[in-house]
Amino acid sequence: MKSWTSRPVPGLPGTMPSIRLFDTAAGREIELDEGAEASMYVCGITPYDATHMGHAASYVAFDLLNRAWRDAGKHVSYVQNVTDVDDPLLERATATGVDWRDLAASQIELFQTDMEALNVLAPDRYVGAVESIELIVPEVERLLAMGLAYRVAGSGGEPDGDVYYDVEAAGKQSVAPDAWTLGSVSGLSESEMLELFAERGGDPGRAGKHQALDPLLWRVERPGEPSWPGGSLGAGRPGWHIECTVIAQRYLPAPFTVQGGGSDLIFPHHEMGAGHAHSLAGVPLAHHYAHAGMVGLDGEKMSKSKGNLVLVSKLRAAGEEPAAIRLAILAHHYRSDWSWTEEGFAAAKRDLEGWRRALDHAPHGSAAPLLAAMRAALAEDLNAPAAVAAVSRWAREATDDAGPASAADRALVVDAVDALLGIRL
Ligand code: 5CA
Ligand code: ZN
Repeated sequence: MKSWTSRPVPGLPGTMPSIRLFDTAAGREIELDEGAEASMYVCGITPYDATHMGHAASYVAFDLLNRAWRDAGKHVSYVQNVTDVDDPLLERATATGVDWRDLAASQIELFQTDMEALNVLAPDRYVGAVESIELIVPEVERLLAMGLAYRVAGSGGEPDGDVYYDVEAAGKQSVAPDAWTLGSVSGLSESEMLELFAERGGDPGRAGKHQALDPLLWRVERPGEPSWPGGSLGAGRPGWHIECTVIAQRYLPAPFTVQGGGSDLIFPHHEMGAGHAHSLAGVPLAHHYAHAGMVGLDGEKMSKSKGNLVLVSKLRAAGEEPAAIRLAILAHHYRSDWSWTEEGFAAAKRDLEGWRRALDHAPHGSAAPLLAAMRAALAEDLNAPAAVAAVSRWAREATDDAGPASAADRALVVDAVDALLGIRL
């Protein structure tokens, strides 16, 4: 599928120090030191709703990593998926009387326009679930052949043949020290897992499963639902976790460096994806798993059902500047849960204005120390608020100084803020 277009990233003198990142699976910050190549898979949208501030914040978070890596001189391979067929999308299409394909296409288009406006660098590959089905089918067949997946008999109106991943069998499959077992990524207890599994698209009560937590790999055709040829599986459509696993394995090295998403993807999505990948390849899916916090509105979780979505496209349509939206996001550390507020947005707009005014007084020799401070902040688990504070401090000092700008310092500040924070002054 076509991706969006990235704005060019200015080159900066010097380089980013070694980057530390909080790894959910390790439960601590790790040093990212994989040499000259870096690779990242960030879970994409399910396109049934316009991009809200929570989605936007998760892509801006991993955009910081992408930019930090590039500044460190690494070549970055970046893949993002789009879950362009799934239950919520089909349900929304039915509820609103729109063809699910049209709904997906319109929301993907809107998402890409939002990402471009927010200056999020485009992935090298933007891959749909639908276009990947022919890659997914043989992998599900392979899991069946390995005895790590099983078919469930129909009951209670469900047809025969849905395929599930056998978490227990998979966990026993390998004794390698880096082998996956349930909990490797999330570190959750079984009762915590059970609660989240039901909340986040799992079906713990499905009759005939070996274990409540076994996730769906292949859903055989139902009347009124779209389906695709499934070889020996029969016509149907893939489960959610196997989609991301197969797309990542197809287009990125095994293991790749970082898998990213919002913290609501830790379990079951990234947990199960890591299991599928280890079963299929014998090596972990990713070296590290990183997660962005959840964004709410005025202290409440942002969700369609509460009707409290703050949409990037709506703010843009109201004439708000995307750079100010991005700065309002960057004022929060990517791992923290935070709320979008009018006051926060107003503060970001004031900061942006202050930064721009200060450029007219950029003191001679002030840009290099600012660049160093921004790099140090971002290298420390992508501490954007500290980098933003450094720019604001610089702006205050420049404004107080009130002298004429040094052209070189002005240019370097503009480039540093653009390249590292993705904000064009
Ligand atoms: N298509 C799947 C991933 S494969 C999916 O979760 N799609 S999504 O549209 O629901 O979410 C897209 C990304 O936004 C995910 O990384 C998700 O964790 C993140 N996200 C969703 N809601 C929020 C929120 N309120 N705050 C922060 N991030 C969020
Ligand atoms: Zn995903």
